[in-house]
Formats: sequence, C-alpha cells, structure tokens
Amino acid sequence: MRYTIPFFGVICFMFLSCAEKTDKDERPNIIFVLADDHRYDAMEFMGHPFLKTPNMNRMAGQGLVFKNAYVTTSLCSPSRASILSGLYAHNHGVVDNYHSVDENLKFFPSYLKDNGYETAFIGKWHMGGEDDSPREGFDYWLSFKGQGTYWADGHGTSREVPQNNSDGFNINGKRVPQKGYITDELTDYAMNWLEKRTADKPFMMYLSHKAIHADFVAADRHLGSYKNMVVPDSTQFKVGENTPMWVINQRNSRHGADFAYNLPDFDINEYYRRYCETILAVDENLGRILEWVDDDDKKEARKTIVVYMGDNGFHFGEHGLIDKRTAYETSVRVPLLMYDSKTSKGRVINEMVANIDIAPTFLDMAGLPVPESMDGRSMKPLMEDKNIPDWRNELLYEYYWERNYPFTPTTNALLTERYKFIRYQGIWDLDEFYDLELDPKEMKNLINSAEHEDMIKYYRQRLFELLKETGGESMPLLEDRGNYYPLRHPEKAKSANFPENYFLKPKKD
Ligand SMILES: [Ca+2]
Repeated sequence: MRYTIPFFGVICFMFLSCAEKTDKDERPNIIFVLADDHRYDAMEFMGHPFLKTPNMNRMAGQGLVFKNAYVTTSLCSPSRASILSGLYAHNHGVVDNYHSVDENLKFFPSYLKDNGYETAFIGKWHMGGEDDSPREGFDYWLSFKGQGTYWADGHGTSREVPQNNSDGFNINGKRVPQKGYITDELTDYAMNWLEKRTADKPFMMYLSHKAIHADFVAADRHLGSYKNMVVPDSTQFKVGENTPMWVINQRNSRHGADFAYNLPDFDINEYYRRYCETILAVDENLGRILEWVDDDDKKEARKTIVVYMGDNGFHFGEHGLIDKRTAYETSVRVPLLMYDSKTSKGRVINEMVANIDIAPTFLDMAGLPVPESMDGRSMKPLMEDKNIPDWRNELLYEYYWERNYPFTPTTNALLTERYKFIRYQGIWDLDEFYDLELDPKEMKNLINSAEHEDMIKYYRQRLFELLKETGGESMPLLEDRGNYYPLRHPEKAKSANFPENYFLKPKKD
C-alpha cells in the first residue's frame, strides 16, 4: 500500500534534507542502478514509438526525472570513474577502457563505508581489464573481468566483442560460475543481498549492469519482441551542413553506419531491435527492486532511494555513426531517474546535471561533507525542489583519442542548455557550434556563421577558462593497449573533401 502524505511534506524526509537533525541510522539507503550505453530517449515515457519500459515509466511518473543529465566523457571506463570519484576524466586519469585506476583515487563508496554504511558492488566494474578482484570501499563484491558476457555459453552473440570473457564471477575473491542471463542473475544476487543483510546500518548498493552494451543479447524470453520494428528516425542517417571531415570519414569505419564493427552486411535496424529487446530485462529487473522498495512491511525499504542512470549514450546512425565517444546529443545525454516508495507525484528537473554529480550527491545524502577536490556538485537541493540560483548553466565535455578506434579525435566541448561548442585536438578539421533550440539534431554546424562569430569566440575562450579552473590543461598519454581497428570498406562511403573555406580563394582581379 502506498502512503498518501502530501508531496512537499515528504520531500524533507525522503531526501533527508534534515540529515543533521536526525539520528545517524535514519540516513537513507541508496540503491544505484547503472546501465551501460543506455541513451536518454530509449525509454517509453520519453515518447519512444514502440519500446515498453513500465518500471522506468513508474520511476518517472512517481519520482524525479533529470531531463538534462549528461556524462562528461561518453565512454564506459572514464564515465564510471567520474561517477565513482566525482571528478572529470582529466582529474581521475581514466581516459580509456584499458588502464587501471590510480590506487590513490578515493571513490564515494569508501567514504560511505568509512562512515557507517554497509556497501555492495554487483556487476560490471570495467576499469582495469582482466582484474575483477574486490576493490576498496565495498563490504560485498561481485564482478567479472572486462565486459563479461550475456550468457556463460555465449549464445545469441553475433560477433566477437573485445574484452568479453566467460570466466564467471569474482564474489568476494572467490570464482563462481555464471549460470543464467546476466541481467537476471546480477539482480538475483542484488535481491539476495538485500534480503539477507543483517547489519543494523544504512546501506549503499551499486548494481552495475552489463546490459545494454554491444553486442546486444536480449533474454531468451524477449527475443523477437520488436520484430520488424525499425530505427525510429531515418533522417538521422544524413550528413549535416559543414560536418567535420572526421565524422564523414568515420561513417565508413568500425564505428560508422556503413561498416559497423567491420561487418559488410551490418543491419542497423536489426541491431536497434536487439538493443531495445535487451533493455526489456533491465526494466523488468528494475521492477523487482522497486517492488522491494515498495514493501511497506520493511522499515529498510521505506528509507531507500533508487537511482537509475546510464553511463553514456549510443548513436544508431545519427551523423552516420554508431557507438558513442562524440559530444553529440545521443552520445552525451543519459537517463537519470530517482524513486522512493513515499512519493506519488513525479517531477521533472531541468537543471544540467552530470555523472560527476553522483558522488557528491550520495555523500551529501549521507550527511557527509563533499570533498573540495570533487568537480561535481550535490544534486540534493534540486531533489528537494529548492531554488538554486547559482546552479551551473554550462558543462565541460571531454573525450581522449584511443588508438584502438582511431577515427574519433580528442574532443573538448562546452555545453549549455541552448548551445554547444565542440573543439577537436590534433586534427586538421572543422570545430562545431550548434543552436540546439533551432537544431536539436545538430544538423547545421554554425562554426562559420558570421552571425554567431562573437558567441563562438566567447565559447572557445570559456572552454579554456573552465579547463584551466578544473586542472584540465594537460592530457594524459597512456600506452597503447588492445586491438587496433583502422579498417575501411572499399565500396562504401568515400573519404571526405576538405571544407570549402579551407581553400585559397582566387583573387578577383
Ligand atoms: Ca558504456
């Protein structure tokens, strides 16, 4: 049965705005569910034409929806490190998917554990490749090496995925075989941990799904659910105006719509259907957690907040691309939803928030000070519907070139609610500037627009100011590791021409 307390009365209790006045044990429990590569619009309540996500809808309808949630780096390991540390990639140093984390880096679970929280990590860690041994800050640990696998026997996979492996789970240092479908099984372990725990202290559980990472494999029960459905917006395959050469060239690459994963017969509609079918188990299993939280008989459940987030987005043909990494909307925007059992009315929060805000928020919710070194900021006041006049209205974005996928350059961007400036490092190419209000699909690059010249100049300057303020003026240079994917298809899209304005204009007389 659901409580019917007036909404505003609930907020204070719900998010413990009164933390300092309450007993330590009244601090909230936190269940953080992280999905991999879940783009912001792949949820039913976002108006998706066929995808059904009843539990994400419920979180949105009865909880908080952060409409403008971003990642500051759109790649698995760097984004995960930002979530855990509250730092930009240029400060935590995890700038690719291949290197381990600096041992001196302290993640938010350690702060919580040191201050009386029971903590659990269950799922994909993916920082440090082949090592899935227990990390600092967790009382309970279950993880797997690299990308793990959807099924232990690998069925349903259509290609070899780098860093996939079937070596089972590492549970508190012991190898245990994987038995079932990964999303179900990780949630089984999560539910089991919730049911069996006896400690008389608040908890933080970090459930980190393998889904919905490529190569997408849905649970057997969901196979064929979206048969014959196609990518909703086919206009997205077009190349826009003044598109940088590297984008046009990436189209015919491992991360391009023409030669995705270097498969000559790649079918993007089929791939998208598989993505949506794989989301179904994430939603269903989220429902199991919401059900636990909704159980009025459990005191523990009533003070629990569930947070659902994606670690980065994913292109399905936008700009001729697949994968993520870029500063485009479908890559940088993520779902961010919050839910507890006592709130019945949903609320949309429009402020710009990011992966770097998760750690400060959780510390703040636990009544702990947010270390000054953290780049992110606590979202707790926004959760409490407070007016925060100095909340950020701009956000830094960065991506560091990986030799493995040589087509996407090092990228720095400045995002505001309406405009986006994107700068590339180390290549002979166009930068980008978009008016997202007039051009939400980023099809018209205004970088050469005379009308926007002053604004672009300001954005460029501001980008460097923010880099300087946050210590982002130097770039880590890490050793090349992993596979190299330079292949192009000889019969697909040709190389880009240089932009017209790069050519010397002949003199008129
Ligand atoms: Ca990811």
